Amino acid sequence: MRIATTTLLALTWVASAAAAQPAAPPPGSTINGRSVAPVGVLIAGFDTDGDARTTRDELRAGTTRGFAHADANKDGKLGLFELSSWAAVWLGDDSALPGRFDFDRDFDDAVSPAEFAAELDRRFTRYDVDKDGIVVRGELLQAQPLRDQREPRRQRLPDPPQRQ
Ligand SMILES: [Ca+2]
Ligand SMILES: [Ca+2]
Ligand SMILES: [Ca+2]
Repeated sequence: MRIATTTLLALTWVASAAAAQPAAPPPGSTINGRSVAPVGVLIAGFDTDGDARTTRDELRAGTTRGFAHADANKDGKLGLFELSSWAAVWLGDDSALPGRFDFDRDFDDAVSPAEFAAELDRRFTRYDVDKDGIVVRGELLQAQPLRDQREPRRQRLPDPPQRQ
């Protein structure tokens, strides 16, 4: 009888553990709690020969194409409206990272081709975990929830000091 009770308890525990599993995420958002950031999707999209690997040459070519797409008025730089329009289309959201402060390192409210390329190069280098100059899909998966991939809308102010 004791064994039966133990078994029953074990079964109950297994059943409740199963019930306690979090609901499956919506398709495409995470894989085992990991997700692909918008810039990861962009870098994956630079894979022009379809081998599911993005090389540095493909990155450079994709960056040049991307800048040309983004530079709507063809003045050789991206204004902030152009940058956010580009992000809305190519990163899927105008507040997705990298944002204006990631690109515009000299704070002149414009993104030069060099600034655009440098930021995407920095992201590529960060993704290239094994430093072989190629970013594969596994390197694009990050153990971060999707909500961290957006630029913070507003910084939270620290709590006021407690009165003693
Ligand atoms: Ca490729
Ligand atoms: Ca700039
Ligand atoms: Ca790599």
